[in-house]
Amino acid sequence: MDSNSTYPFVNYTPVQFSEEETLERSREFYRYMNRRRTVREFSDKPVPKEVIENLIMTASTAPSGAHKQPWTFCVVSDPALKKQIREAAEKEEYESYHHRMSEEWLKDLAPLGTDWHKPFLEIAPWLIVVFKRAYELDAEGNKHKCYYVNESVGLACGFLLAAIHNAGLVSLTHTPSPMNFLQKILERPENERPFLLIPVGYPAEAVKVPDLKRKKLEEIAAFYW
Ligand code: IYR
Repeated sequence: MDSNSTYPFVNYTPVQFSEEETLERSREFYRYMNRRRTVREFSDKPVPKEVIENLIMTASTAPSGAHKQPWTFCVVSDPALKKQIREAAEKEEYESYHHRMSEEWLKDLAPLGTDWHKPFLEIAPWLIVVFKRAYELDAEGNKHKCYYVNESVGLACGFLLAAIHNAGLVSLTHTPSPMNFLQKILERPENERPFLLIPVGYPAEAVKVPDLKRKKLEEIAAFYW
């Protein structure tokens, strides 16, 4: 592919490091990212709105199918709305934990210490509700296709979690199921489907996390070289 007169390309100045710097930066970034943990107990300490705006703009630098950026980040701090979201989530989660999840699933979750109570949905200063756009709707109501929507929005959420960690904040990738209540409460248009619910803030004091270990390189990678 090359530029043409209809769609001209522009110069790109890539970041450049020496091999030594590349090695050091890759090590440092891994070390830093390896300190990220999902946290389920939040402090109610406020986080400035501009921080959240920057995190979202970082998420939106993720690549996406045909550069459609098929995501909407709904940001909630209004206490009444957070309460409504908590109540709706807990209703679904109660059903899931008591009737919908299999024995095997509950057993797999046991080490994480989760249950149907979701107080963090009211305590965390911000909830970022990520919606995927199944298609785009223009001002005239015409539908336009989006591509690789799950992959694209998953990538943006990965960028978002990394940005949150980089800012010294914590997050929880929460997936109440089913989560169509979010579309209703936030009055989203019909092309948007809830994807992830991410409380963001500072961790509660002396927070504890499960004693999880990450897989070793040999368990997750195969090199053909
Ligand atoms: N959505 C539920 C259950 C849950 C499921 C998985 I898979 C997890 O990794 C964690 C929780 C909840 O949020 O509690």
